[in-house]
Amino acid sequence: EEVEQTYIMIKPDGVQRGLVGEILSRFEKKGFKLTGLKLFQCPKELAEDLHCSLVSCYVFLFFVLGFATLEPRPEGLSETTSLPPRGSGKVCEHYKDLQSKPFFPKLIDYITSGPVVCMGWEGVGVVASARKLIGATNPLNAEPGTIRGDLAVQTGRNVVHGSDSPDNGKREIGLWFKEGELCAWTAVQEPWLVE
Ligand code: DAT
Ligand code: MG
Repeated sequence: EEVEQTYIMIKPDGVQRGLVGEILSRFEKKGFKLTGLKLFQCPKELAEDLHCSLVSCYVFLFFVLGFATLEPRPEGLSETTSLPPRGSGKVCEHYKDLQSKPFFPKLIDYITSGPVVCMGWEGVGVVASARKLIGATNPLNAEPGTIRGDLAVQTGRNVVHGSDSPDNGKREIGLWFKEGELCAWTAVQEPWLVE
């Protein structure tokens, strides 16, 4: 068993419903180690943000093909277009594998609709274990005892995110946390958790 890192995020519904302590404590009580923690409002309006693949695509075309007529996206368009709102680059990057899904714009709206709690957790087998603690994507299919099974009813409001692989764990922690926001520390309970 390897010591791994995973990115866990309490989504805006979890924060709004006052479930932060409840959700955090499940990972804490299991015996994983917190390496990063912050409340964060993912910005919606931020002029300079070229992470989203659609926007990057336009920019690429602009330079490669020399289109001189490309207009910047007008203000206020984010309400009516299927493009993700500006400034949600981190969320777009985070969910880049889902960009072609029909629910993608709604997912971005949801994640940027209020503050989220960003967390890094470390431990032996933490990635798969955290997914088990979280439960199935659709909360109605999630087993009782899991976070989604106990605390949510709909896929579009499933209260928490957990990385699906060790590589994505590192990638997502890198996306949501800046240099200096993570702590490497030794927990006194460690010898009582892992032999
Ligand atoms: P998970 O969050 O369990 O890893 P995922 O990575 O497949 O699930 O999808 C990421 C999020 O996207 C998920 O938590 C909620 C949303 N989502 C996934 N499938 C959906 C669907 N069919 N309809 C609406 N939202 C969906
Ligand atoms: Mg996922």
